[in-house]
Amino acid sequence: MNIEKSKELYSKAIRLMPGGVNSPVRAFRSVGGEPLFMKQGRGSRLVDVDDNEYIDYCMSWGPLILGHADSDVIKAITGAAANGTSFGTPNPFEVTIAGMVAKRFPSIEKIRFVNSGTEAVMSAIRLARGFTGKNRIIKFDGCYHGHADHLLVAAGSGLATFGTPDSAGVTPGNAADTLIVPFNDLEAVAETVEKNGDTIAAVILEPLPCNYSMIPPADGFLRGVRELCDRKGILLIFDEVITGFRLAPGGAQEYYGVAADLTTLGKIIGGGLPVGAYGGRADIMSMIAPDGPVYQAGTLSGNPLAMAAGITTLEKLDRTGAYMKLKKLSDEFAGILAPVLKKHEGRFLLQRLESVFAFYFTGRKEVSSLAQVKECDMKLFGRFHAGMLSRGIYLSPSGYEVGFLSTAHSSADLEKTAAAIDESLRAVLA
Ligand code: KE4
Repeated sequence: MNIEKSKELYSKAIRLMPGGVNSPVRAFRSVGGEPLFMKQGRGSRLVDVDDNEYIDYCMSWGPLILGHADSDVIKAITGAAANGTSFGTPNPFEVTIAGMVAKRFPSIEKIRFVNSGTEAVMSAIRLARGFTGKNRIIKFDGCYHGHADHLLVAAGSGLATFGTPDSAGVTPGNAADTLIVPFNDLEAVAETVEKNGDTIAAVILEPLPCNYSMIPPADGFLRGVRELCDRKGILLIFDEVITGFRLAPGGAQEYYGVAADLTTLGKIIGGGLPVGAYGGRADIMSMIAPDGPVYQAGTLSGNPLAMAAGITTLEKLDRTGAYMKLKKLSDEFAGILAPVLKKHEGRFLLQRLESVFAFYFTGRKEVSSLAQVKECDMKLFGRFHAGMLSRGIYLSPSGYEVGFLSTAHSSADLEKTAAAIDESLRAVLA
């Protein structure tokens, strides 16, 4: 595969940007090799600067549920851009999309748009603390919520202890109020809540963790956390930056039937442009400036182009019966892959949930905890990733990430992908 132009760009990029990238995981460090520079996306495809074409399952890490350069989304963006790229004032698009979100997420009575998932989560945590007057938050080992200091916190030693900074530059003071418990361990959550009395403002989780590969919630786990929070007057924050509009129109809350007090959104809501959002109960959101004392602001928040892209995305998902299509596509993928998975059973596992899927190099028949993800052979994943690239399939460049189907993927894409998986597995598992 000729990747000369990518190599040339990379040699310049690493002199100008840390790792030559604008987000670490893009640097291919966990899979090896050098990152590919893409020049075009269309439908299910990515095309790199050397004109190599790939069937893409990273889909910009989740936003592109309609595929790359969806014609309606592009039309909406160019239409909005013709009238200007930002007004710094309220605009009609914000009102439209806020209403669309409220219709899909009954728990979101009021919403605030920001520019990234990180900003949404950072703001939601500040709001939870401002509303409750309490400082501590519980997050789960196995969940990622963006790069705000108080969330770049790793589990300390022992089961439910105060976190320790998980990045240079995060001060112990910043980590001090973050408690970490293992995902899917309801007892550990209850024990941590008991131990910390009424100092806990909120529990935050990804209802379907997708940042340490995919860790499906155990039956009753989400409901259990909800009931514990209700009993103890603790706010429950669902970080639906990935699951929002992905698992169902109303995200994981609709899918699992468990409502959050605050929800963070991102990715799909911007149709591929930079958007995040947080929202929830009106009494809580009334604490946000200018209505209340919790400050949060943003120059480009509610940007008309991003709002227009999000409106068109959400509207098209509904209009085209996208969720049925995605479910059928996911079932078809599993069906085509079944003989391949059988052949490599005990070495390789696929887990999927609606249009999200993950590959694991493990002997397990299922993976449901971070510890079990950490047992997986990530070196093998790296070699598998390279094999898939050479066969024209672009997977997220990390064994700790997941894959996404879009409505632009076709049966032919799935057939080609299954064949590439089989060949790549025979090569790496030989
Ligand atoms: P952003 O700040 O990257 O827009 O969102 C942070 C975030 C928050 N919550 C969840 C559940 C997320 O998955 C993310 C970001 N996801 C990662 C990868 N899964 C983005 C990719 C990257 O970091 O480059």
